[in-house]
Amino acid sequence: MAAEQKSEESHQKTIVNSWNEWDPLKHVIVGRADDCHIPPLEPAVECKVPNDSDMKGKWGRRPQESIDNGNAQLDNFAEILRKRGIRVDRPTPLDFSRPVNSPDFDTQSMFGCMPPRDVIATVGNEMIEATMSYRCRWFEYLCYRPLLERYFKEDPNMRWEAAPKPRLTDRSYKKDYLSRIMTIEDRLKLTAAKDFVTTEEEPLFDAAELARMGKDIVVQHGFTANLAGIDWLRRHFPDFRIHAMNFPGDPYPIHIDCTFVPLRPGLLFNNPNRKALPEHKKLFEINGWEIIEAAQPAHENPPPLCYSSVWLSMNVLVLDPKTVCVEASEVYQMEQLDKLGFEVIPVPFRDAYPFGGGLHCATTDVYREGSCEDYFPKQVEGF
Ligand code: ABU
Repeated sequence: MAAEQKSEESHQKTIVNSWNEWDPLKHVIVGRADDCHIPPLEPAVECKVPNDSDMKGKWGRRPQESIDNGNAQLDNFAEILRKRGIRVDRPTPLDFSRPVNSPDFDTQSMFGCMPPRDVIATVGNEMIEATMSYRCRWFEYLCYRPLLERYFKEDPNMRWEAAPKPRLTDRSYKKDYLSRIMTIEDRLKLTAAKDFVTTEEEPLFDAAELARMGKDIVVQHGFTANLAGIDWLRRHFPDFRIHAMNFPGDPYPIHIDCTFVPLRPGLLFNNPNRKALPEHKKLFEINGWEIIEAAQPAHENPPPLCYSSVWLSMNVLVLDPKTVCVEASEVYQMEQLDKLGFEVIPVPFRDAYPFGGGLHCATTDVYREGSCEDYFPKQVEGF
């Protein structure tokens, strides 16, 4: 980074403040691919990796070439954001080859420090470390501690919180879950019935299950957030309205940001294969929101050693209500957003996908200019 730019950034006042997914972005964390590992099998990981994936049966450090290519695209993304005046911070990698041992479980390696969106949620002036739901990701919050400590010192209004660390014993996962799945149809039946791999033993949520829309926050109930986790969030944020949603068409329901993606006040994307239930859509409809189906992905398959779906196409990062970053090869997605009146910034990012996600996943908001608004004055009882 140019010395001049660095000094400009270090003079920028630190403010933690972000209430939604679209206000003008001023400060963000972008992940790194350094030393990222394919985790060893554990109940929740096993359930997410598709049967025909090239990751099946592999674990250990990812190939250096893939790490270098992923980092090149992450660095380039960070630079694109900086050039638009957005302050960008990066996490501090750990030695991810180290095992994770606790009194309750042992697993042989960690995961990485991509994607930040999974680990830290920013809600207003609060940054909260999620419980996480994979054993290999138990210590991942440590990669963000140097940044959170700094924000806490520099912004006297910042609230720094950590959700209760889960025990992740075998009781947190359904032992027979995978044995009940022979086909993709079996999976779809289970997920439609809200029968997920995690139990209700203790609160669990990944931060990427939250979609923030001012006073209303939607949380996906799926493999990486259970009802106890959603209940914990409700009690933790009593001034917000937390809505649990599930999406029956998703055989691997983790993280809401390839499924239900707010774009600007009154407009959001829904994955056409993972349609929101009518009883959940009602809140949006009665408040005049438009839910549109996201465009089809440009690719038939994810890149090698990637456990995310091709729907990373809709994992866009909104910079403000008129500007959006989209993966550069996702031509249909770019065209759709262009027609919706957005300035579309193409960002090459497929080499970073194997590290856990797209442009939204790869970031965590620190500051978006704006305040807490009520976009849903009409509420639906029981939702
Ligand atoms: N971390 C987002 C992954 C979602 C998906 O695979 O569709």
